[in-house]
Amino acid sequence: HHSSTLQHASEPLRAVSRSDVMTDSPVNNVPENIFGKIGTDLHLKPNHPLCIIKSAIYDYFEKNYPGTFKTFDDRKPVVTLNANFDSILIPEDHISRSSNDTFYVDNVTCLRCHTSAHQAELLREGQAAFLCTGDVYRRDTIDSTHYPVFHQMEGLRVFESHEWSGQDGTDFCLSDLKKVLEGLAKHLFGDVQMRWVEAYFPFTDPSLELEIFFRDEWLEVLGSGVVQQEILQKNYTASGDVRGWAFGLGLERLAMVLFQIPDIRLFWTADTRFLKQFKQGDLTTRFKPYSKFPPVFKDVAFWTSSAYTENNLCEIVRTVAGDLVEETKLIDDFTHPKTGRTSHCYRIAYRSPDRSMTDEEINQLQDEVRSSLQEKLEVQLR
Ligand code: FA5
Ligand code: MG
Repeated sequence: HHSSTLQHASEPLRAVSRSDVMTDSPVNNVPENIFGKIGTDLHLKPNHPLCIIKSAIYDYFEKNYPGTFKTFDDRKPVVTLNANFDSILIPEDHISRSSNDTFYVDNVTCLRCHTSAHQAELLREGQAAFLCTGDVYRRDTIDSTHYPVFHQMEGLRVFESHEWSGQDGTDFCLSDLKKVLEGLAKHLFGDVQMRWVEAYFPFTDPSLELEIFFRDEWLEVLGSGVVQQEILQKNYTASGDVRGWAFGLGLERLAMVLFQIPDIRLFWTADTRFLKQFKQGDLTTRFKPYSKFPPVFKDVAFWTSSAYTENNLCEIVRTVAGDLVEETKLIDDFTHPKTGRTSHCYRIAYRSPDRSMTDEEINQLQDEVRSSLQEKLEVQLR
């Protein structure tokens, strides 16, 4: 049900014309609560679990490939549309460009939706092997493993033809990529169940995603593949033939698996009962939940409107309730046989990660959500 923006393995690309992208919403669609997260840089705070896992990954690469990978973790999240999309061959009509999926700052810049936004520029700077970490932003649905701001690490390595001599360059890259990432998963998790799933990205071919079995489900932790030749040719200056692989991994997802953190919102808490459990360099922490308060569920049903999309709804809910909302889930969808109108019902789970909430507080949030939906999406409440 997620608008996982960059890959649609099984569905054909939904066409969104460039003009739609620029006219279907205000040019700047970054809400205050998202804007406020810029510069937090959790991946640079030494005792934060995201920084701990970042360092553990850097260590893996340094230990196994000494001096090979250069690391970058202070590239700014406001990037050009060229960097975020065009430079890595994301087509003009790709769904990820829509303002339903991406936060636009103005008509030439956006909040990067992935660290792949830095691939081309780092190649142009002459980097043949790098790891680049940063905060990324997406309009997405809300649940325990999806959050509109999260962190990725990009990895890319270029090989020269003598390195794959006798073999097909693409095959060589693909098997090296798998070896490196399987090694990383073993380094972080020891024995863990994992599987490769075929995927689609405009900037790699072939493309693969890695999933890890976590809490009774397969959790996607990274996307990867063999870099499109055109990206290397346009950006990387080399004397001979080159090939390369790249990956983009979700740091929250890996940290959740490693430290057994059940809810992605916890990464943003200021509660010391969370933060005190983690220490620089210590990969042995297993998160101990403190006082899990029960969730309170509230439903909202309405006739849909032209301004309604699931991402718009999620953003409104999050703008009103912030991290007090744990999940927003479509529980009913029907079309009236006579009028043809569509009705949706969402169940919103309210729960604070660190305290109990009063009925009054929850009712007030729900009232605000309802009136905000009516006002901003022009839906008709039922
Ligand atoms: C990408 O972002 C590609 N740029 C990855 C890539 C890089 C592919 C280089 C090929 C070469 P994707 O949209 O699947 O792909 O996101 C990558 C990872 O980010 C996911 O596997 C997941 O671990 C994490 N992720 C995606 N959306 C969210 C979210 N809303 N919250 C938390 N983590 C997320
Ligand atoms: Mg994906």
